[in-house]
Amino acid sequence: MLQKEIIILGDVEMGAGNLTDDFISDNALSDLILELSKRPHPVDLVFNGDTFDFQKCPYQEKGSLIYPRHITEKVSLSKLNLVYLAHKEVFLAMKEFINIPFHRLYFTAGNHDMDLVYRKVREKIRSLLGNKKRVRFLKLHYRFKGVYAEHGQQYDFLTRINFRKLFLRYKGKEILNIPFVPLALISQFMKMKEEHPFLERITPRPLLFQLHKSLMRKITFSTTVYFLKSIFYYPLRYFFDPTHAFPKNLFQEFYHRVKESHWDIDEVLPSFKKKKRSLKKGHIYVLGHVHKQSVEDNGGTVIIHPGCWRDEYILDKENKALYPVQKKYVQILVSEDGSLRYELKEVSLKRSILNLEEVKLDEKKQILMAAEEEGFKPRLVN
Ligand SMILES: [Mn+2]
Repeated sequence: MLQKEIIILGDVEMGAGNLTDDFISDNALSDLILELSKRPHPVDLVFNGDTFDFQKCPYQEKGSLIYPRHITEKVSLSKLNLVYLAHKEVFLAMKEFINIPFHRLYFTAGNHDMDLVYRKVREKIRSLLGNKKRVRFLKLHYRFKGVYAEHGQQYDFLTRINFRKLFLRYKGKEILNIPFVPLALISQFMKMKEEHPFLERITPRPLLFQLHKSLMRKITFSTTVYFLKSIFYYPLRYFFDPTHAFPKNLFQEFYHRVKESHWDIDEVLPSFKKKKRSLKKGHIYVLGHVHKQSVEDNGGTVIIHPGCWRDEYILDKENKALYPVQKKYVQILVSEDGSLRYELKEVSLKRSILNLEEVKLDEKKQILMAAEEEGFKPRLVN
């Protein structure tokens, strides 16, 4: 007998429907949610972090779209409104899903939706979905019997959220304590993302840079300038702005990295395994953040990365073709006796293979074409 079905997916990254919004699979996602809502048994639907892309979502101020560093509750609420307007279909499907008494919707926090720590943001989502009790916001992880899901940003030092100090004060107001690197992305790279909206959807990044030298130079230059300013200029220029404080932690980390000659990009898995030394046999661990798809089954201890739901492509070195990544989710069936069965399921979408050279010529055009293929209309792109 089935006790419960658990569905876990992540990194949806719903934004404002502008050029920095990378989510276009509204139809596929709402179809999945609507299908789940028809299940006659209890279903826990877990959105495992970065569901809402507050980080790349602009704030509308006096008619123009800006990317402020100081994120008050009011700013987050206004961003949430843009996300809702751009992706209403998904919200409506979620609403339908929790209309059933034994269905539950869970959101774990990721680095892109840290704004969920604001009470009014959570209340607003609950009211948009029309039910208070069946929507649950989890600080870090979802857990049921032997199932564990967590976004994974806590194992990546660049995006780790400081849960002991979630807020800062600036000009008498409470603002989010966003880590240094995501803040750099907000204030330095969103404009670049608007200029190159498609390129950030392409992996692997090293290969993209190798085949697109001018982009690499642009990013290297911009990063260097921002980094130098963050050390020598901003802390003095904006002395009373806590978001421009000297990035002390970063230097400690760099000091350790120099000592250990550790220059790899932080993968989530090794650090996760180190922190959770007692991964249990028969348990299933689901992680997001890193947008790769993988299943690791070590003698019954299972770790799954279902990958992302935002639009992404894999670049082929030989022919410069761009293969759209298929969307996946984890299905776990929990029996009455607590035993688990899992499957990494694919939602197959008919999408064209693109070409890097063509994308380089007109990124906006390709953004719109991809959206059209999925039947999505980006609200703020014309
Ligand atoms: Mn993330």
